[in-house]
Amino acid sequence: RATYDIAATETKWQQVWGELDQFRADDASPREKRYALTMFPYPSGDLHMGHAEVFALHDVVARYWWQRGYEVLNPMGFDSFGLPAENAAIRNDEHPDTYTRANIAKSIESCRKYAASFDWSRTFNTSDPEYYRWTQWLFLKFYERGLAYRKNSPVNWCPNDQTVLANEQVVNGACERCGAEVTKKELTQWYFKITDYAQELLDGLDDLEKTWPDRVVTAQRNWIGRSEGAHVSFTLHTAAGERDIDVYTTRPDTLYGATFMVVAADAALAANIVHPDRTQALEDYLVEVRKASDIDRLSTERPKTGVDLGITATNPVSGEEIPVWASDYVLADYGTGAIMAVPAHDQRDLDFARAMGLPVRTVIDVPGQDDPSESGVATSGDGTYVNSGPLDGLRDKASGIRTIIERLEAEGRGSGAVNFRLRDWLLSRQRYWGAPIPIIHCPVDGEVPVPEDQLPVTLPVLKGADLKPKGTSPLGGATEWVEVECPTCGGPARRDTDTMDTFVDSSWYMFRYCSPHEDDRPFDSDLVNAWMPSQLYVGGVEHAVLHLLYGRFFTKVLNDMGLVDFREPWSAQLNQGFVINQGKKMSKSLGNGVNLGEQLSAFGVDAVRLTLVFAGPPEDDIDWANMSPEGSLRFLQRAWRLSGDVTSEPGVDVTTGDEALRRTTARTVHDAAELVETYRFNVMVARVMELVNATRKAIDSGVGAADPAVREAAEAVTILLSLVAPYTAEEMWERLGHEPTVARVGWPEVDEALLVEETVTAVVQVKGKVRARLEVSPDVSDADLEAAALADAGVQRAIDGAQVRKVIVRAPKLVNIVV
Ligand code: ANZ
Repeated sequence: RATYDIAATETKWQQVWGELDQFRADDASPREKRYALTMFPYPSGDLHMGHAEVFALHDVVARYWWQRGYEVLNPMGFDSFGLPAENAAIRNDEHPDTYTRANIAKSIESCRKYAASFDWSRTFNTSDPEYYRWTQWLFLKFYERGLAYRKNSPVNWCPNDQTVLANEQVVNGACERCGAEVTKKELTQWYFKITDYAQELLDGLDDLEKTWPDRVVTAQRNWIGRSEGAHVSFTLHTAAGERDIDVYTTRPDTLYGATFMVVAADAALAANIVHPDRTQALEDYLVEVRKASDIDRLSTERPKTGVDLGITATNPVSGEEIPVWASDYVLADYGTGAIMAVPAHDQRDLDFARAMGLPVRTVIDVPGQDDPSESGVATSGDGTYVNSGPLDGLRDKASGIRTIIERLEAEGRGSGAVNFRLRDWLLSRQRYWGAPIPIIHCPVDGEVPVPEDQLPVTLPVLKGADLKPKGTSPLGGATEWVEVECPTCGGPARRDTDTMDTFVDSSWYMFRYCSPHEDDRPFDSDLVNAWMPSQLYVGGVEHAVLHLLYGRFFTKVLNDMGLVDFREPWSAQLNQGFVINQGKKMSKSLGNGVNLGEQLSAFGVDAVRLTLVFAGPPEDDIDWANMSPEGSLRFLQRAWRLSGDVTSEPGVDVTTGDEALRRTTARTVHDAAELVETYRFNVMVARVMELVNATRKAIDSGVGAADPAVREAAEAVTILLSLVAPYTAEEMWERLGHEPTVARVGWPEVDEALLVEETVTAVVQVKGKVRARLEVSPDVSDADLEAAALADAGVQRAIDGAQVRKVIVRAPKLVNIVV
């Protein structure tokens, strides 16, 4: 059997494509624009199986859009700043700049070979000064708007990477990058005020829910974590006198059950109110607290610990005096950092009360649930209020909450309040390989922004050995770079030595692609508005709350600045699954890694792409051990042979071709469009396989290779395959007698008439007897079927001039005529 030579075919078409440059997006094109975006890689090595999967899936849509006649923007760049690249460079004893550039060159080469339809004229790296100049400019704009600020607070610290981390980068108490257990440290750091947009970031999800994966939407909702409740003011009796403090509670209706108060042990408040006799106890306790992560602290599993602060507080509704404790299960930066503890109805409070011997008072009597002080289980659910003053006897939680809030408001002791779990975004890092924060610290003028015309603040070149993480930024050692004149007073001042989190770089890259060569602004707003929001964003679900939340936040700020005219950057999104091997994530320690390069040389680019696309729904993981790239290659060769068997000429009149095959072709092309648009790429491939089989059968049976329907089918196969297997498709197209290339020829035309299903048989009865059988379309209307039945000669004979009393029609199957 004839087969094509994979290597020769790949070399040949790479050259042709290189000359044609056919995927360059034209800003001025009159066609409708589409923006296909895929998450750009960290260049910490060459492409791997994971990239191969994403790019294969993403390319199906990008190439489909070209075939449908859109002008497609499908850019690719590199997220080259940041920890992954820096750590890899340090391991390899190279400078991150040289190291990332080498990887980027390799990756671009691999992408080209992989036939990903990227527009390389728009590529950039986030570590290019021409790019990070604008990252710094945006930082300054945020600063001007009060959206970038510095504060001192306990922050997440990765002891391995020796840098702070954003909350979003702490996954189950561990560093998102290296897995080391994260600890807390008190530091002054830069933050973006993402919390100003909390409500809007939440509201936007209602719309995105229709086109974004559920798991991403849910993750963002939970991360933003809106809750409704009240602020309640308690009066503290401290050694220094009385003072009021607020607690945040979602259950103000349980206020009569508050038997003690707890403040976050590590909040400034605790140290301020502690009775002098208890100061030492608090300090000792704090040493322990600093070792725990937030996840541990909030865990209901963990034994409760704390210190009695030696003071009391007065409950604003009952007047009762209750003790005040400090504990680590209350977080310093959530709500007000202080809570009213209702042990009967909150499990953590109950655990604490039982550990410390504090009282428990039931205020909601829930039928069928035991007394919490005995069972150790806090009761929840609907019940009747007891021991609750004005609420006693009431059963409705909503009105209980309302009643208490009204009373608090009337007495000036509190008010309804909304709270978010979302914290401000900690963006400064004590690492070298990132965009320097463009601020100068002056002993006279304080924080002074670097004047815009002095941007970029370029990274000084430091040697590899100097970059090892040591807890403070390596830039601190670059004396000549650090010591500058204050832009305001001209006196001696110092540059900020921290760099920005990589996630800042990636929060605006999608805009830059729309006009990547601007050198007097970050991007051209008109072009951004013309291309965006992007209609597809393909990437990993691990970015559900990191990058995807930050990018949405940036877009809203840019909109507020008048730089873009939309508030959400990505209207549709697709998360691919992982490529795994033998049921497990690929890893060095398991030795189950699959080398992309080896797969490509063994089976060719197309067979690998086809395997990844055909494996299953794109969201599912792909276990490479269960895949058959050999099988994919066999199919591609079978499809390719079709193109050599067709004997009719290009442009032949297909309308005279075999109707059955023409119907199959029409149906396949029609369904393929819908399948691509709904991301069911694997089903689309299955349908192409069926069409190849049907065409082969037609050639081998009576229809024959010369039938125009065979050409029509083979051409449709070629165009559909061009979305998945570009090399094979080009080769086929050429063998079918066409000029290169197939990639932009356009979607096959479908004769709508061929899509109408064959007929079904309708039975017509007169006086209960079958008088006729009619061949009708399956979607015939009742009225048309009735008319057809009454017009039938046999039916007319059976009626024989009698008066028709009733016609019962059940289209498309039955007509019953009563005379
Ligand atoms: C009394 C109460 C009674 C509560 C009850 C709950 C159940 P969400 O929904 O996550 O917003 N809380 C408030 N501030 C806290 C902090 N800084 N650290 C730890 N816990 C804190 O949670 C709000 C509830 O979590 C609040 O409502 C408070 O406990 C607690 F039957 O107040 B509640």
